[in-house]
Amino acid sequence: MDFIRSFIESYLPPNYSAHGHHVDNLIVWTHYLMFVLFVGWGIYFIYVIFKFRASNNEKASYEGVTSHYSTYVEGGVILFEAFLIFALALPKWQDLKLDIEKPIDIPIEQSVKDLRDTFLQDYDIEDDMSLFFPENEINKDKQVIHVIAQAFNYNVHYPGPDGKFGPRHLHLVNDGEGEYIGLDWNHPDSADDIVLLDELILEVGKPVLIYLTSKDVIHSFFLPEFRVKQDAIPGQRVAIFFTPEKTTKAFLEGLGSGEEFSLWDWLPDPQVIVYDEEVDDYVDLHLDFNNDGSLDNYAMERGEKLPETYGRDTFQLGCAQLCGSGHSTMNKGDMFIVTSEEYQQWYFGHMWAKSNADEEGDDDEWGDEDW
Ligand SMILES: [Cu+2]
Repeated sequence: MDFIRSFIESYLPPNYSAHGHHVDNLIVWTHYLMFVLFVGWGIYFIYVIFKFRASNNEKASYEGVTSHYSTYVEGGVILFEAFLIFALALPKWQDLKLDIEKPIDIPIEQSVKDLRDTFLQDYDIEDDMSLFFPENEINKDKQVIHVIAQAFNYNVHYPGPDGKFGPRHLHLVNDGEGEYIGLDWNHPDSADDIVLLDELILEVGKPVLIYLTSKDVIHSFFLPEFRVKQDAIPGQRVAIFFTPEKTTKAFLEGLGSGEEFSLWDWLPDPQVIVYDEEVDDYVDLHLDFNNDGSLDNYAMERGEKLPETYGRDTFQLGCAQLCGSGHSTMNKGDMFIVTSEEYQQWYFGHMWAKSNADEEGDDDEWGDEDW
């Protein structure tokens, strides 16, 4: 039966999440049953066509079948289906949906603190460290993120290092202004929060706990390479639990194009526009995490450019529920799986752009908007 497994696996996307093989296993075992039924029914069908052909049976039989074989076969199918549900499906459902352990606090590693010091030094920032990394920081053993679906985007809300999600209010929602989730930015818990549109950044190897909901209709949050598919239901908060196991860099470089992947060419560049007295003009400051002196950034064209360069896009956030006229455009979201150092850099870049924008007092005009 191994040919069935390899046949199915050749059509499945690669799996890069820790639980994914259980999902694949269930799909494969379901197909074992389907294969046996298909072959069995096929043979029986041909046998019946031949045996009960008109030329051989001029008169209809009103007696029908007298043997009990069909009942036994039905019994066997029921037993096998019970095995699929009780042995394969339910235990894993239990693991991924019901037995999720609450995130627990863990100490922040010294290497992370050192890394942050380096950022501040590299960018000549003398500000208090707590401006970028809050003092009341909580590090958890899981990445807790809220995803709020809407027609036709995914809003991704990160609590920031304080671990607290800023409050979201209906009356603060303003789609025209790009305030899709109505986050109260003036609340202290929001100070270190990050909100992304159609973009999900996750740390490799760290369990992810996403709480999913929807603003309008039912969507279905779909990460095919991570075997995650969950309906986003208005008025409900559903937990999704998985652990990504491969970085976008390793994935794209493994496709054999020979091109190196540099994350910071593809994530929106944290820009800060400041007034420079020396040149008497506004200048554009960039974070140059690539350290290559180049400010080339392809974040806005990555949909075309990533496949051109590597043969494939990064992991996609999809919607697997026909949710309206723009449903197909919901598959434009991108997910990047990054190392924990890159994750720290990414967060720092956000706070850097944000703190500068706040200083200028015009956050709406600069910085924040692009990312
Ligand atoms: Cu949708």
